[in-house]
Amino acid sequence: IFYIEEKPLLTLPSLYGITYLKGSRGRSNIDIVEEFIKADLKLIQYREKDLSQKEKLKECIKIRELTSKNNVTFIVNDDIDIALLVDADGVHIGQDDLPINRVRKLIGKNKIIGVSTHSPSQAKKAELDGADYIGVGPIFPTKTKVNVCKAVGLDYLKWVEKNISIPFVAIGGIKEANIDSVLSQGAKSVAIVSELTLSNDISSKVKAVIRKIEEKSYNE
Ligand code: TZP
Ligand code: MG
Repeated sequence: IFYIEEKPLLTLPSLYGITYLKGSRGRSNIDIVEEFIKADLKLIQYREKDLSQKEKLKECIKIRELTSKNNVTFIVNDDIDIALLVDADGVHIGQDDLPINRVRKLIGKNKIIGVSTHSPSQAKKAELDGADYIGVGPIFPTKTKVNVCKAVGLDYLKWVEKNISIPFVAIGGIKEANIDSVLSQGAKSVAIVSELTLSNDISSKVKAVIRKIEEKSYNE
């Protein structure tokens, strides 16, 4: 008898949290992570485009400590070296980063690889190449990401829902006020960046959004 070793599918939480230093009203990445954890957010991606590698490493060491203590999944955007050094749970990469199979070689089969996608062909390729989940977006126009392609809209999200079997997270211009449109296209996991990090009371906002997403899935 042969047992084929298959990796169980990852489950993404209803709300996917991302740091955004520039849009955090003077609060640090660590402050943001603490607010997210306080609100019981179960996955946090460290996304930092402005600090040095040295500064990012220092923050990621601290975030690893906080996320481990609180059972929160910790994903590092872009920096595979930093992810490895702090023993993060995974990395998130874009279309111009190293190929997925090479990243897999570096971080191993037990870690999470997330890939940003903006079209059906990119989504299919990421799935075939062994991504654990994909980002789908930007759904709506956003100022948070520079050099991002124009909004791909809800139609691409719907396509992914129908044609892709790995988990996906909808991202880009999503707010509490338009989240219903994203959930009705079949998104089970949503990333909201600026609306959370710009809130005066981040943890209350996060809790409200989680409640909203989970209510919607109960009502299905
Ligand atoms: N990837 C695609 S859109 C985006 C990223 C990181 C930024 C989303 O930010 P916001 O503030 O939720 O529009
Ligand atoms: Mg990137």
